[in-house]
Amino acid sequence: MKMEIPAVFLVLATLLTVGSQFRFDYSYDEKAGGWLKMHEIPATFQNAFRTCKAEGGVLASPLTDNLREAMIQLHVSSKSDSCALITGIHATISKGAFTSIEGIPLSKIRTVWAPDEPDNNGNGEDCLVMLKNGTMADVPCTETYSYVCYKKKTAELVLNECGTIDQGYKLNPRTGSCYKFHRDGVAWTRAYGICAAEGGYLAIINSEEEAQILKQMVDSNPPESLSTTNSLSTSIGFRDWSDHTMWLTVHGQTLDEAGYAHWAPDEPNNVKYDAIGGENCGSILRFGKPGLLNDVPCNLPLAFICEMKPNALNDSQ
Ligand SMILES: *[C@@H]1O[C@H](CO)[C@@H](O)[C@H](O)[C@H]1NC(C)=O
Ligand SMILES: [Ca+2]
Ligand SMILES: [Ca+2]
Repeated sequence: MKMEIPAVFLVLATLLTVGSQFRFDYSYDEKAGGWLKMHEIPATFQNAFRTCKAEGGVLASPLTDNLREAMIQLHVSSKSDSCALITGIHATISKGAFTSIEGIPLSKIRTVWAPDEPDNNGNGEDCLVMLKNGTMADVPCTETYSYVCYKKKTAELVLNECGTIDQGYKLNPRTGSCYKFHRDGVAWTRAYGICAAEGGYLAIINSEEEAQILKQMVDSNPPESLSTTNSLSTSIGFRDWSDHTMWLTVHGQTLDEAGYAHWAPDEPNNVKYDAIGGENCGSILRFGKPGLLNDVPCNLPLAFICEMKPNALNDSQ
């Protein structure tokens, strides 16, 4: 039996679509002049900074009264236990030179300090947090707090065919997936987080054809274009879940189940670089046997490929 969808839900669905032009997980705040997302899970300044950046936003700072109010509102109405929000106002680059990530100096940001703050306790407090009543305090950047990411509304905000403002993602009609090649060399573990924040996942190969597509992406980003000297391999979405005996994709399938399990000859060889390290993360080779799989150390900085289903960011399903 087919269920009729009541008109009220259709209207609601339309409203949600209109309100989520940036990403489904950000909400638009007219007064704050942009979209905001509350991150309840506490993070250090650096991790919060990176996550907001990968999401296409910026770690929020109370730059205007309206933005401050919006941040406080998100914080107090969330389930966060965090006593404060870590803001984008920091002096991690030059001690004492507090600026927001957008480059606004602290002197231009209306600031009311919490009692006995700022005290630069132990000369180790280079980050600013905002308490629930809007007062500010300096804290060590290694402490973890909830945070808000902000995307300022600009005229040129355009979603591409993948449903993201990140023009690095391109739709491949042969697989129906979108891909982005990241030239910055980072550890597999961090690459995983960057893809997730962008709305995707480290690429999963589901067919010989998809392996060829990734191989071509690697070829069109030659070693000299990378910000890492480790160009032998490119990180993709599978890893070892149990002492080199259980290679699964980041979505939990075996390589055979996913549809591509072509290791290069002699791989996975689990090269031991030191007493602890082995090769527990997955990649696709550039040289030797290009397009075939290779195990690599999870902390080796490599270029990586993210995959995203079109409109993954527009649809909360
Ligand atoms: C803000 O909250 C802090 C911590 O609870 C408190 O010590 C301070 O007095 C409050 N300040 C104002 C202006 O309400
Ligand atoms: Ca302090
Ligand atoms: Ca290997």
